[in-house]
Parts: sequence; C-alpha cells; structure tokens
Amino acid sequence: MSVEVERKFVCDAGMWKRLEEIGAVCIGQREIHDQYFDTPDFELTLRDTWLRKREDSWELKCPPAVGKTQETSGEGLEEASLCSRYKEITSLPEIQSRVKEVLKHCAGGKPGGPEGVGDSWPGELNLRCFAEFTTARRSFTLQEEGVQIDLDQADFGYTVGEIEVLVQEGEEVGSALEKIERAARRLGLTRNLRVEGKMDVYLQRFCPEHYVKLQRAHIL
Ligand code: V4E
Repeated sequence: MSVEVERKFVCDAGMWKRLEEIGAVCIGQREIHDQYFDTPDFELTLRDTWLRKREDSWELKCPPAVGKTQETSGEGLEEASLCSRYKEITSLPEIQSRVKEVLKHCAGGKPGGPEGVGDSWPGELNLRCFAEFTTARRSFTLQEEGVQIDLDQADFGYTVGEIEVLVQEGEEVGSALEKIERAARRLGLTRNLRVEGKMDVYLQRFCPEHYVKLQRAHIL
C-alpha cells in the first residue's frame, strides 16, 4: 500500500513558465470527477478519513499507521509541517472494511454492514455525497527529483498546485520530504505557508458547518 506525501502551493500566473525553465516535463492532462462521502454527522472526515468516488473507482485516504511514515528528522521539520501524508487504499473490500472499522467506533455506530461491488453500500452505511466537483489537472514530472507536480483547476473556481511523492507504507519519508523541498526551491516557493486545498475552499463556500467542525478538530 502506498502513502502519498504532498505539499500544496499557490499556483500563480508565472508557474507554467517556471516549470518550463526548470525542465519539468508535462506527462498529461485530464478531467477528474470526484464525489466525497460521509455520514450526516461527518464521522469519517472528523477522523481524517476521506472516502471518494473518482470517476468509477472508490478510493480512501486516511492517516498512515504511526511509525516511520510520520517520523521527522530535526533538519526537515519545516518541510515536514508543510507536507501531508495519507495512505491511499484502492481495493474496495479494504475500503469497506476500513470504513466500517471507523464507523464502529462512532456513537450510534452499526456493526457489520454490507459488502459488495454495487453502488448501494454507501447508502447502507448511511454515507451521503457531501462534495462533488470536477478538476482539470495538468501533471508534470521533475525526473531528477523523482516528484510529480500537478496543477489543478477546480470547476468552482479555485486553482492549486501540488508536489507529490509516493512511498511504500512503513518506509522512511525523510527522502520524500527532501525531494519535495528541492523541487519547491527550484519552483521558487519561498513562502512557507500552509496552502488551502480544494476541499478547504469547497467546504468553506458550500458546507460552512462541516468546515467549522473540521477546523475545530484540527483536520483542516
Ligand atoms: C481534504 C483531504 C483529502 C481529500 C483529498 O484532498 P486532496 O489530496 O487535496 O485532493 P486531490 O484531488 O489532490 O487528490 P489526489 O489526486 O492527490 O489523490 S485527503 C486529506 N485531506 C485533508 C488534508 C489536509 N488536512 N491537509 C492537506 C494539506 N491536504 C488535505
């Protein structure tokens, strides 16, 4: 299973030129349609667990197990605080089992629940779509750094960049943080501020109550 280590950045008008100047290679562009699901009481996202249907596939992002994936060396502390780490699960049976495990620990959680490949299982677990948007994504690679850079333009009017590296679960993340830091420096990203992701902006605009709860829980 892989863990995505990622730093978001402000994608200004000069970013295309900068990517070209530093030799980033465009590896494709596509439109991505995402639907995110949670219970009416936000029991998944309040546990930093993000269930989505991307096109026709289910995906789950959740915090990696405590261990090397979360260790930081003293030197990389600043970069570490700017980077998120999420385990990515794409196998539907594993997603269903993880979701049920999380919901079991919630007040009113129902044990057991459905298995299956059809689309009725989220409803049977009381999961509803709370966010839906389409992103136009252009992806680049900086081969010598081993990073992917995505420029995302969401259909609700927000643009953001991401530098990302995939590591195997349990692997040291130090080298991924270094790769991201080098790429960020080459892109001229000197302001070390947390940058809002698409979900921050979507929830602020369309689901403010959900956003406030996630902020209070220090999830966003
Ligand atoms: C909101 C959120 C998650 C949902 C996915 O968010 P994001 O990675 O921004 O989406 P996207 O489209 O870039 O996914 P990709 O194509 O890279 O798989 S997963 C975790 N969160 C919370 C979160 C957070 N707390 N901090 C940061 C910096 N990002 C996300």
